[in-house]
Amino acid sequence: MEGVGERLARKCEQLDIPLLGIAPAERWESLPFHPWVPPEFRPRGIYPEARSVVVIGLPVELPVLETTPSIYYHELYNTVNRLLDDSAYRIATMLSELGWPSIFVPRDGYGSLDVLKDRPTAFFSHRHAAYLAGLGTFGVNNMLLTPRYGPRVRFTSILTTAQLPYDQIMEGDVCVRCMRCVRSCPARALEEGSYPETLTKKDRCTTYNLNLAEDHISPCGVCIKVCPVGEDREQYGRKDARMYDDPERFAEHHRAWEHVRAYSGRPGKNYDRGSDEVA
Ligand code: B12
Repeated sequence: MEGVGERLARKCEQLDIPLLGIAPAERWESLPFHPWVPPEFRPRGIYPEARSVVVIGLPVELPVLETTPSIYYHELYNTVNRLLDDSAYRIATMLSELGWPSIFVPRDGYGSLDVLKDRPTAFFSHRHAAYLAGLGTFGVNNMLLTPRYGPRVRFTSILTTAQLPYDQIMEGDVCVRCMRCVRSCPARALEEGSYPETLTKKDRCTTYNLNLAEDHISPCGVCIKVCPVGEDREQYGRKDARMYDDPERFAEHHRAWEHVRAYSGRPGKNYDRGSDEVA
């Protein structure tokens, strides 16, 4: 007879979910680095009955992301978000129906970027969940980097009472510390620091995204676009991340991105305005 772990893997396959990781809820108590997720943000702080956390990941298509900031990436972001939420809800429902009460966590969980300026965190962190479920390691850009897609993957989680076969935490470092993300950030929100190597100036990032959102071209995503890590770069024939700084050698690509951007936002507008005020 098929066990609950196998049933879950089959469901993910049916839903076209390429990344699946599972962590026991106790892993949040082990404080793998500092500062760690406060108790109320941990699975049992949200769902005291939780025994396991299932994390799923969907890729962000690199050639679309390359057009950012654009209506094209904005639409891709919405599509991936919708699929993540729908899939997580369906997985939670399936587990509950099998006799293991489960709940989905939305892929983001904040009302608006304005709300984030005063309270910059969500009630649950999928990045930390994905790390504990063995899907990748933290990078200089503050994102979770996976071998397959680098940071170009979005996650969501399911909190479940089911006991499942767990994945090991990934060892080593997926990030190559090239600092391309730090140099490329248009909001100057990333800086080299002590933990985990960089600190994000969240308010700068949020303000920049707020400016983009006015013209329906948020989020930014440059720090995940320029990351040289990920098998997806090879898949799309974009192994060399220097292509973004070389409009002559990669003229066709730069022309394509400019074309899309010309139909997004307002040409000539400086979306970075205001970032300095909130530094
Ligand atoms: C709020 C938020 C934002 C805000 C704030 C950004 C920020 N720098 O945190 C805004 C809207 C600006 C934003 C932007 C982006 N985001 Co965002 N965002 C979130 C959200 C909703 C919540 C994050 C959170 O609150 N975590 C909980 C707290 C506890 O964790 P934390 O903030 O990471 O804090 C920890 C550490 O950073 C550290 N720390 C924090 N502050 C400090 C300060 C000091 C001094 C020290 C030492 C340590 C430290 O301690 C904490 C505990 O370990 C998550 C979705 C989710 N619910 O998880 C997505 C999420 C993190 N975002 C994501 C992405 C992809 C992005 C963008 C690339 C935009 C895009 N979609 O294209 C940018 C990247 C910005 C960046 N480089 O950090 C993905 C990441 C996927 C991945 N592969 O890792 C997530 C997981 C969404 C998803 N469902 O997939 N985001």
